[in-house]
Amino acid sequence: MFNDTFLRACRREKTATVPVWFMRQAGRYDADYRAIRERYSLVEICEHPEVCVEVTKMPVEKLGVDAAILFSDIMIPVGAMGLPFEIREHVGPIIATPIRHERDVERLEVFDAKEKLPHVLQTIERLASELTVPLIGFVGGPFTLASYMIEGGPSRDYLKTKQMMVARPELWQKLMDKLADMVIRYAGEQVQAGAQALQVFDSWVGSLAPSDFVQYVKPTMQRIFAGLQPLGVPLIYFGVNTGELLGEFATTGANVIGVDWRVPLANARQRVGSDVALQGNFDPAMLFAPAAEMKRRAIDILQQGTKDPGFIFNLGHGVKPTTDIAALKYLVDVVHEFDVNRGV
Ligand code: 1CP
Repeated sequence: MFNDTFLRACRREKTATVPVWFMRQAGRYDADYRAIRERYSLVEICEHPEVCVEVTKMPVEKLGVDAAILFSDIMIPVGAMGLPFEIREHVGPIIATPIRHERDVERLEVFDAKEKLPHVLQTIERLASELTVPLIGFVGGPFTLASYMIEGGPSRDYLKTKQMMVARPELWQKLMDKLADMVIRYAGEQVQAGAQALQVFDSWVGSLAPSDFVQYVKPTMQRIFAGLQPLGVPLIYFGVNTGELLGEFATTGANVIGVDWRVPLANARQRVGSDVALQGNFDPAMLFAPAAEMKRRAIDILQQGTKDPGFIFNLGHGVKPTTDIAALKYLVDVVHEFDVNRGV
């Protein structure tokens, strides 16, 4: 039996139970994942469909979540565009030759995944035929991808990124356009291969003032979601620290808006209106709280989230590597036991 609760909630249809999945649900907190990582790097996992399928399925089998998310990274397509990166342990993506000049942007290739990332499409095809829950494909948002490409790695203040944005707006737009073309094409290929929903991870776009988001990023997001809409799958837009941007997020064309724990869901709903579904927003740090406290907080989120149709339970950001897998399982059970009709 195929469990389509997640897809129905994305479309703001009524569901008997609230669907739940977790950002970064495949990863370090799990001993089996760590054992696989002893033998393969993150990129190597992505290059081996049989391993990548196994890693993607793990959280579905172990936690009972209602959706799988392709095991990959937002940087994989950046490599395929011709900008090499490495994932450094305990740091994140590092780019030795960051984007500085117009020629660096011109050189980036809007690639064909069948040619450059065939293993990703093979992984998706296998997952689509084997999974009993929907598969979420994903891409990075252009701002977040640009931040790694310009800074050369993780950043606290995005100084070089914001500097390019305001000092060289034409070059910035050229980069946004290139990344948007890539995102539309690559996400489309993921759906063709069998992905049933798409999430755009724009993790760091919340570092922008709303007026800068509107001027320098939003038009690109509108173009992306308009380009993806014909695929007919739910489109999710997520970023961290985006409280002040939520109203703008709701008019990008995304169908589902991810919310972090800094904004109560009831407030988020006021900011986004009633045309989109919401996803979130359990604080990942609260997976370290006593069970009763976890439950109290989850019920509070569920009560706020289910006031309107279209709610998907998730964390406000990714699972922390030191999380106890038992806490994740417990949270899934609490969500599934919640009675939508009675609100308890
Ligand atoms: O092997 C490891 O454990 C290294 C850690 C790791 C993992 C597990 C990295 C390096 N990437 C991943 C996989 C990954 N990345 C997934 C897997 C699917 C899942 O189970 O959810 C996903 C969805 C991503 C997406 C991703 N990569 C984002 C967006 C989501 C988010 O967490 O904000 C970002 C910002 C990245 C960049 C990245 N890759 C890896 C790290 C540690 C980071 C973040 C670095 C930073 O803080 O800037």
